[in-house]
Amino acid sequence: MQQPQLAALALALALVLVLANDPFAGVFGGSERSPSKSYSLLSCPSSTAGSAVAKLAVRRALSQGRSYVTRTRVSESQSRCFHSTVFKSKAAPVPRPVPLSKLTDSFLDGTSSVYLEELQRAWEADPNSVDESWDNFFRNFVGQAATSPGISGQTIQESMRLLLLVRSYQVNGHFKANLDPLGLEERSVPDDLNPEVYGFSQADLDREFFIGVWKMAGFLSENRPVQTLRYILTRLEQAYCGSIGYEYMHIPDRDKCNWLRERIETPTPMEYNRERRQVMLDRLIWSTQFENFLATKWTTAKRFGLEGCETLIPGMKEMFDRSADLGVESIVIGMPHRGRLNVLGNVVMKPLRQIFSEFSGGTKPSSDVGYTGTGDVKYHLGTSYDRPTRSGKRIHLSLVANPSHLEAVDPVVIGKTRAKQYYSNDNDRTKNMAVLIHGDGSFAGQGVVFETLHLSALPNYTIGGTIHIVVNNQVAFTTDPRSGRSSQYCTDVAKALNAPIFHVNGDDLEAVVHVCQLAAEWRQTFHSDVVVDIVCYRRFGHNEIDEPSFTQPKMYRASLLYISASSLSSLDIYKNKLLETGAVSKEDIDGIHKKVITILNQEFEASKDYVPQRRDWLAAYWQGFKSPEQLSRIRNTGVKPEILKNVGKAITALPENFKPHKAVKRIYDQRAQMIETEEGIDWALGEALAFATLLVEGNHVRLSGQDVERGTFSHRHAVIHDQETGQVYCPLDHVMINQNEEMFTVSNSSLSEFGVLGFELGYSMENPNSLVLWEAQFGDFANGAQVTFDQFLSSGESKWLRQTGLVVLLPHGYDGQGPEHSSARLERFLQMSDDNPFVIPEMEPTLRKQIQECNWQVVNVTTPANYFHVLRRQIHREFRKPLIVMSPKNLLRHKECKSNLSEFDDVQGHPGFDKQGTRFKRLIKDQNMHSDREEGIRRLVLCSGKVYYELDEERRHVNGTDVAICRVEQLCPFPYDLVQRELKRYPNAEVVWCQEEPMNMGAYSYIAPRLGTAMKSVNRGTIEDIKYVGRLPSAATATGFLQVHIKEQTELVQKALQREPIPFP
Ligand SMILES: Cc1ncc(C[n+]2csc(CCOP(=O)(O)OP(=O)(O)O)c2C)c(N)n1
Ligand SMILES: [Mg+2]
Repeated sequence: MQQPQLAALALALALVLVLANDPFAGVFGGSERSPSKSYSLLSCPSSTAGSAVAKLAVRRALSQGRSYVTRTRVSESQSRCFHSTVFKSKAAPVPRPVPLSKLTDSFLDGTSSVYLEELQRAWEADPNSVDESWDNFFRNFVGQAATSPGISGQTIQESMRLLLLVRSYQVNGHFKANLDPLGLEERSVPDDLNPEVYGFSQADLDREFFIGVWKMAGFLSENRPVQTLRYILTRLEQAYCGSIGYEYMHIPDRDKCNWLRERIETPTPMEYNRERRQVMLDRLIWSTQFENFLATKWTTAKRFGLEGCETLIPGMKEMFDRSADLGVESIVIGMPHRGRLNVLGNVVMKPLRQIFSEFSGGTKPSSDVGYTGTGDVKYHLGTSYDRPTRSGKRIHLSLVANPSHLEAVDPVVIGKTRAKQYYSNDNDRTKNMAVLIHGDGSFAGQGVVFETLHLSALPNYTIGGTIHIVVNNQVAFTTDPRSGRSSQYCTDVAKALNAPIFHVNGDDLEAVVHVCQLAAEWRQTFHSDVVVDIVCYRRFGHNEIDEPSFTQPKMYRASLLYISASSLSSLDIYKNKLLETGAVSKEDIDGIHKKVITILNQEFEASKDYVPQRRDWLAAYWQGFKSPEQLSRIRNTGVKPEILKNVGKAITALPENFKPHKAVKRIYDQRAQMIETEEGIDWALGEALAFATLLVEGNHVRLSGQDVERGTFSHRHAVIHDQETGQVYCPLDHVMINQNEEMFTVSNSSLSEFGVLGFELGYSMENPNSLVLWEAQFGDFANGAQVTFDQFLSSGESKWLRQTGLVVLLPHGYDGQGPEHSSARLERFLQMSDDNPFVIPEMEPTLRKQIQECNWQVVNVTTPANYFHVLRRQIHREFRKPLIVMSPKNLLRHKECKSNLSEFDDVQGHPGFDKQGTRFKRLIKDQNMHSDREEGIRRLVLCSGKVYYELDEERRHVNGTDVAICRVEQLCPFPYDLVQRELKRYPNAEVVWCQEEPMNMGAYSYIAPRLGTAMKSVNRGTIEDIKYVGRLPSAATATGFLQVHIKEQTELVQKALQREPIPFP
């Protein structure tokens, strides 16, 4: 066999490998900088060998096996004038027989040529004498080309190379696509798209080639196996190098790739009729005029205009219309500042007069409109609307309010969508969808994007696909992409999740509309994420009062030239196109312009008298819920004893044949015993009882976080694993007969705080009748989600008038585990609490609104029963408020930290029953049956959390009967009434605040002024009379030395009980 034939066989073999394993074929066309190369190799280890062989084959065949005297790139003008190539043949290497089992990359050097030659000879003599795969191979690459009619002189190599060329376009065509309206980006076209590299010259253009018919959708599947090279190239250029750059060959799924190829490689992808074009034009005019109108009416106001990406609006509308046609009924949208007003006005259809009114000074905080909170800037506000679609359906749109922190809203949107799916029984997740809009800078730069993408396929977090739209204006504030990201595209992060990415020139309206529609179809077909990257430009500065030329002179100048010199805004381009084709007349266009301007002006006039409606904040499920200014009666949370018993039995029983781990079985036996005896109920069972009783009352309960199913401290065991079969059983799924499996959800999450907390927050906001909890592995990890605490949880209600009852469980407590596992940074949550330290609010039980008026609740609870009540209280009230729980570690198994079932019930006279009934105890008074006035008590120690048990033990140890110890279970809002009561009970006691945290941490700084205020109010001194017992100020939260910890802990506990008075502080 001659050397060229060998090379051809090498190529052919490579192709066989590639085509046999379609998804990994991406490596073939991969240029050095093509990221798809590494993705493909990484994504399936089993394919690595084959892919590597294939890659090497191509490289060697193209560069070693032959060399080209000239190799010129295809110019960006897409000209097809090829330079001629001269082929220099090399001497054939000496063939050396290599057994089949030894075939490695090296055989492609020619070392296995004898083997291949013999194989071919054998096949020619008798096709059955070779393996079926080789038979197929020779049939395709030798047989057909030789036997097809109309082909003259096509060599095997040419067949192979042609296929590689096609493949290269599929993989790398997007690099050559015309994406940037201003042409600012300098992109080199990969060699792989140069036909010369494959040995073709201009002389070959009109030759007909046989390219076979492959088990592959699109171009290669057409029943036209013989085509001229010119035709093939033209089609490839049209499909892959026009205004859309498709990235999809990284997807390791043949069906998905075929589905896309079918749509991409069709000769007529974008055929719109006159009516559709007029609709698109109308929408683009609205989008463009809206920004112009705002610019002329409010010349110096910040609005983060969409100029340069006006096609976003018609694109989104098309996406929504198509989604509605495909069954979507509701879309939750998350988006940043850029173009938000335009989306609000033109997509979500928020009344324009309201937008204009807010622009002129915002919604005024007035008594007419009820509770307004502290408000937020106009480009952060959310809204929702039922919007008719083009085909006459209706679709519910909700734009989620978001903070300035870019991308922080992403997981919130996803969580909210998931909750909508739960509540609408949207089991296949086709009725509720999420759309996230991103900036190019933030999509590439913010880690929460990746954290959110990574939730996309997790069973308890998936929403059946999110559509991402990137408004890629090629700049982030003043930063160019080359300083802003290391990846080729700002969207590369999405490749890790195998999402297809459609890059599109933002000035080609029909292309934008096309990919938006395609994205909607993808989402509804494959129920997974997809990205539309609208490559556009920023016409002006970052905002309207910014000077763009300081930092982006080229873009600004180019856009000025582009628009003013040739009148080419995206609207002008489209108008010209339609006029040329006769789809609309000039009069039609003028008519639309006039209509839009008239409406904008009318709305502007109406905005002057616009009176905001009373709160628009209560979505469907929130009817009847109270704002902070409407009193919500405080309710009891105890449960009838028989219900407690029944659910208690249900959640402690395991199926007959189930074989749990021995230790878990013991735990469940003990739990059953606790229910039986009604004594010794521990933390985990207290929690399970809260969940179970809420479930039987018809509420949805969802707990998520890292390792929450078992529990970080191996205490929860909410999901049990059969040790033989590996099957799982979740007792809380069986509280009721035929209980919906999702009604109680406990789920281990991905190892993300920012993403998962955001998700649960969004989830909790949909329906108030759900107890949604996020648990941190250790409390300190919560700081990975700090943005969500700062920007959403602590301030969301006040800024955006949206309530949430999310519960956050943060393991906290000093057990000698070192600086990173001791503190949940209680002080930070307390510092963000907005209750006034110097004003005691109304505390009378029937009038008390203290919690309603506060931004959140922070508790450090010390008994299982109180934990049960604080969880139930979240639901048994007519408002929702976030709850931050410093949750325990060593109390989970502490022998004293137990409750009797009677503390959970609602029976008068039982230990849990207070004056008002059974409910959460904000403060637990001293357990020593003290009377209303105890003059002999010399010290009142106030504390919170597990240190109580250590203080109590020390008191027993030193027989400190003249010391009273009270637990402040609810730190925020501060229980003034109960603290006053205790201060009065012990009129002569020295007041001590005891904590185990360092002085600059824990609750001290929060407690001191409030306790001082309470003391002042009952004439028990001032803040200066509060004695401090705790660790000294410290930079680290705790010591890393166990011995030091024990010494510190012992000393502080002893000090709190010492006989001598404690010096100030
Ligand atoms: C987390 C975060 N960091 C910084 C900022 C400040 N900031 C506001 S807009 C912006 C640029 C965003 O660029 P890009 O995502 O490309 O959106 P564009 O403004 O270009 O539409 C920056 C850095 C922010 N809002 N959020
Ligand atoms: Mg940008």
